[in-house]
Amino acid sequence: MRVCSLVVVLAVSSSALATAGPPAPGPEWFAAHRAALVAKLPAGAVVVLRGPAEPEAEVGDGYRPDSSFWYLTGFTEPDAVAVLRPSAAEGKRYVLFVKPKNWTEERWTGRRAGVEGAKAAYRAEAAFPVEEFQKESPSLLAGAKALFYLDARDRAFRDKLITAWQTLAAAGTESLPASDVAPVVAQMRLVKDAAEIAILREAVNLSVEAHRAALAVARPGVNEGVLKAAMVQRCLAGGAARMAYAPIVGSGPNSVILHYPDANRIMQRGEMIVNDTACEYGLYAADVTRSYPVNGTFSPEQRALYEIVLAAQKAGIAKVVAGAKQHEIHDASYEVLVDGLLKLGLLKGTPDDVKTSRSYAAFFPHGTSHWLGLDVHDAGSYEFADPKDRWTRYFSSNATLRPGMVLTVEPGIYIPEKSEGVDPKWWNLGVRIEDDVLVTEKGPDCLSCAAPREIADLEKAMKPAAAQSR
Ligand SMILES: [Mn+2]
Repeated sequence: MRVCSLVVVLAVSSSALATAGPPAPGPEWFAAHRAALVAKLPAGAVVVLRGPAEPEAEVGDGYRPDSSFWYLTGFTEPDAVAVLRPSAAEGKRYVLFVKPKNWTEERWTGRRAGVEGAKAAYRAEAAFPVEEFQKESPSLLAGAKALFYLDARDRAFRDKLITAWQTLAAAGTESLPASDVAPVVAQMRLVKDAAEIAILREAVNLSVEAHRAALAVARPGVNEGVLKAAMVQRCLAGGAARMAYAPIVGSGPNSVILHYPDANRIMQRGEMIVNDTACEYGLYAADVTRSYPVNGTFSPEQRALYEIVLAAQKAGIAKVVAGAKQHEIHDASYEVLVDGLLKLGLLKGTPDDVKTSRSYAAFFPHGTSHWLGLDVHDAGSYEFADPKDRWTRYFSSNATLRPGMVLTVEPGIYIPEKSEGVDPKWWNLGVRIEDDVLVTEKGPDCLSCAAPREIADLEKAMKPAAAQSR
């Protein structure tokens, strides 16, 4: 029986296993991003983009390019610099500085495009070894009216660059401004084009498969790590280079820890699992959470909380409409959550009391939605009308939703042990439901809702595993 079911699993997922890896956009796609960026900047601007060096410690999932640097260059190797100088003479408009070919080094750390590859494959008009940036930069910066930089958190690089820029400015008569171009790139990244949406869909589909794999192995007596392993296996086998973020698989007392990091506890009958895990695919992140009982059947308390969160999530998703403000998603989910918690007696007073006292925060301590894309908490402004603290930010994100934006909708309820005035039957129950939603002209397009989400579908998906625990 086991062998048979394995064959079925492989057959179902063979399409993903058979692919040659994530689709990679061509050089013209990145060139279009560079052109769009310089079109937003004043004439005479020079743009310097940093692709960070590899961190010293050889730990983690290996080097991942900075999202904005990749978005503008397509270059994925560490330690690079790109210079855009649209008004310069031909040959100086797009210059790349990269690690040169060197087999002695490449045989340790991986193959490089090298200076020639930077021109041939990445469309640089000129290219130099990255060591020569300091030497070459004065001639590339000279005559520019304004510097725009993207430092990718490499402060040492930024400080040196600005010093070089100020030295040039001191030699002239006019003041030369220098500014961070990251917010401009962030706004560009906020709206995804068809190629990006296609890759995001693949990231999400693979993550949905991973959630099914976790549901199939969840049962009492199993370690949380078994669910995590099943999901990581599915993501990597499907072509993901890494997970989109550190997986969160928390059962029972861990289900109320929003970002529980360990995944090493034996799960017990009667507990809830909050499983917030997703793949990164072709550098695009999915972000999906499912919550379900360890033993595959919802208890009355689990069901009561789950139904509230699911209704809140559906109310939030319904607000993912072009022209709406981003905070409307949170508003809608919040209203349903508070109404449900009041009806259960877990919150006391009127909806107004709850909002004024923020008593809801004891059970719902996070926001409902964030941008999704190359980064799991993707770049792009939320345009907070009231940025005082996070509670006011959640209700005041004034960014207008436009087709091509992708965001999460993820309300949750978490009842920690010893919550004041709360019957112990509710303790240690956590529920979060998170899906990835694309804004379209025709309304919300839930990319991840194929992962079992209704109670009946979750119980059905868990049946085979639950049967083994009897
Ligand atoms: Mn999220």
